[in-house]
Amino acid sequence: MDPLPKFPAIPEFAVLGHPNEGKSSVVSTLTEDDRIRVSRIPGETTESTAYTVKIDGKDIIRFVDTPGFQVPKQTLAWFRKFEGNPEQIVESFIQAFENDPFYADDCELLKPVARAPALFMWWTGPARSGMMIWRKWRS
Ligand SMILES: Nc1nc2c(ncn2[C@@H]2O[C@H](COP(=O)(O)OP(=O)(O)OP(=O)(O)O)[C@@H](O)[C@H]2O)c(=O)[nH]1
Ligand SMILES: [Mg+2]
Repeated sequence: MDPLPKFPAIPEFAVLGHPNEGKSSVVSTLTEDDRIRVSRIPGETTESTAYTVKIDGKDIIRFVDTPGFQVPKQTLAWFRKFEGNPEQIVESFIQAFENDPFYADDCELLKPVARAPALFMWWTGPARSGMMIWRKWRS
């Protein structure tokens, strides 16, 4: 288990999704880390935790296990109404709700997204699959 550095120095993949869909199982398998708790009961994971894969003692890649979305409709509704700086949208959400228990898991799972300098996302589902690359800062 590793503390989340402010900016990732190696590629980092956060696994996000609904509760009980196998996020922790995927991270546990990819990192070969049996300490990661998997449960039949939704809501097992409550913190975003990074697990680093090392080869010959060198950090190669990091996977972040996250809680599941608890209130995705309300979270999405807030994002759609957001009128501030789009580059700060995720940080703004966390700042607005980090002390609100209703949004606790949703804030926590978005932390690895907030601190990423760029995002490569892909998603799968029964209706749609896709991918997207999003650079947050021009430099
Ligand atoms: N059939 C099947 N079950 C799976 C698979 N992956 C995980 N599971 C089971 O699904 C349940 C939930 O797995 P977790 O990995 O804890 O799911 P999670 O998304 O991390 O859940 P939360 O932390 O509650 O959000 C457990 O009972 C797992 O054994 C899979 O590929 N196939
Ligand atoms: Mg989990």
